Amino acid sequence: MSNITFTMIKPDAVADGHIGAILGKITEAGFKIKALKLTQLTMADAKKFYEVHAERPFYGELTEFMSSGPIVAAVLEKENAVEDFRKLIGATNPAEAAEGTIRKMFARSVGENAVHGSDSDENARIEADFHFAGREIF
Ligand code: FUP
Repeated sequence: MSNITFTMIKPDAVADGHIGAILGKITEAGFKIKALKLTQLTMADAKKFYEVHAERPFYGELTEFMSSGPIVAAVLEKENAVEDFRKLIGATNPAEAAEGTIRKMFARSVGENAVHGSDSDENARIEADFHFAGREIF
């Protein structure tokens, strides 16, 4: 499987009732859903997932937030998936995100920014495997 990316609809957007609208934007943009589940990260999961940010000042807040409530995890497929999905979600800080992007429409703040999108093909594979067993990816 190539041309995949991994996403999470984060606890803020799940709590705010945006699961359906966000999945709608994703499928309208031409992404095919290859795996999907409602789940919750433990603190240990969040720490491992965001390990690259361990030295950043926001790591504590980020991991607390990401384990604070349910998320939707998904694997998405499309040509040029990683780059196109990052365009669809917009800048990390919703205040800087372009009009029409998912973060502009649904995020609360830079910390609670509605969605995750993988930043490389290699990380997309690692992140997909972190959340899904092989038989859960179609
Ligand atoms: P992105 O790739 O756009 O998700 O952004 P980063 O990988 O730089 O950051 C990962 C997560 O860390 C963001 F989604 C939210 C959090 N973060 C903050 O809370 N504060 C910051 O200044 C930057 C990132």
